Amino acid sequence: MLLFSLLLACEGDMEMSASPCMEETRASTLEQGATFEGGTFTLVVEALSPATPVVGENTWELAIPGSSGCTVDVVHIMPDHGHGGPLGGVESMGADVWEVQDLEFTMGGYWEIDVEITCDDATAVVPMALCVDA
Ligand SMILES: [Cu+2]
Repeated sequence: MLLFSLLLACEGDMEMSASPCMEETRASTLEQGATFEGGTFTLVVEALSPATPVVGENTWELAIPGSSGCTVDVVHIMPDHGHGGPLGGVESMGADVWEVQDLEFTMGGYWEIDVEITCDDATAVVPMALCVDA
């Protein structure tokens, strides 16, 4: 009976806390114009739809100078939970711009998004991290 009470108390605390993103220090702000670096690449966020990442599907335009002729893939995970989420695909829009389509965050919280750029046989990873408000 004591254990049961403790479990209930714990759940109550979680419900009462505000957005977990307010205390998340690993995430950076993801907004139009933000830049992220990895390998020899600097990625620029050109457009976000919706403008603030949400639980559900998100479509982003990323400019990656020097990525023409390469392929781009995106892998997004919640490291704290050990799961990822669905992705529609990544399409070249030409001129080093890539559209990440239907990137789905299945729940609110801390997410890591690796943008993998493969040119010839070499793959560079540009890591992005954000907290999605539930
Ligand atoms: Cu999760």
